[in-house]
Amino acid sequence: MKGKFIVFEGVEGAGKTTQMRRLLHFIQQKQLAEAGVVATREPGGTKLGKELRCLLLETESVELVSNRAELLMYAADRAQHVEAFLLPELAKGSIVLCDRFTDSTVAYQGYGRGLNLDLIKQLNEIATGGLQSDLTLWLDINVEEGLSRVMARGKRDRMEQADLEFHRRVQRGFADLAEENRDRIFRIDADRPEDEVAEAIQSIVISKLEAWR
Ligand code: Z5A
Repeated sequence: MKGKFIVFEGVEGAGKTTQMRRLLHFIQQKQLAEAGVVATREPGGTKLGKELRCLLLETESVELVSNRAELLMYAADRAQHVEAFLLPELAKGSIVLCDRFTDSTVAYQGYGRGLNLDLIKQLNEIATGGLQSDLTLWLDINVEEGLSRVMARGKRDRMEQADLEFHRRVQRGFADLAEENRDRIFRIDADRPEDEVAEAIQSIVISKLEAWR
């Protein structure tokens, strides 16, 4: 595998989508990726994933999705994404930017929903076949601030409607993961103006790209 895999993580409203778009543009503009740069997301990075995304996030599902069913649906989305999109892109040498990956499952289904963390680790391993990010940018923001950004945007999905305590547990999950994976996960203070966050991300990515050469 020749490419590099960069993941954005964090609670709702942290600015992942905004910053991923900005980094994509920055890498293209500065011609930092010889074999190209692409952006994708979970859930929903493949055709099957888009179907699963609707089922997972729409507020009016056919019936209440159980916690274990939800876990398996995220795993199915990921398995397809790895096989059909991520591995082929990385094999081509692309820099792949991804909005959420395995750490979201640990934080949301593990810390948030309270499902067994060892089981989630095993399931992540099955879904990814061992693929890990080369760099994860954890956009750390106060939960209330993130949710207020999302609320200002309008309609909220099924996850965003969960109670505040749920989102605080998710936040704790990301904090623990960052502590346990210091070599892979970089914390970015996301409670700052968009330009400042973008500059912090660009400087980490530039130094990583140099180190990977
Ligand atoms: N999920 C899961 O449970 N398990 C899993 O394994 C995976 C996912 C992979 C995906 O939904 C959901 O799936 C997610 C977790 C769950 N839960 N929810 N909901 P999503 O992809 O639709 O949602 P998200 O990933 O949380 O994205 P988001 O809510 O859109 O947040 P964001 O991407 O971090 O933020 P944004 O869209 O870039 O910005 C939000 C707003 O803030 C927007 O109006 C921006 O203009 C504004 N913004 C951005 N940056 C700033 C700054 N710096 N200052 C002020 N305002 C800003």
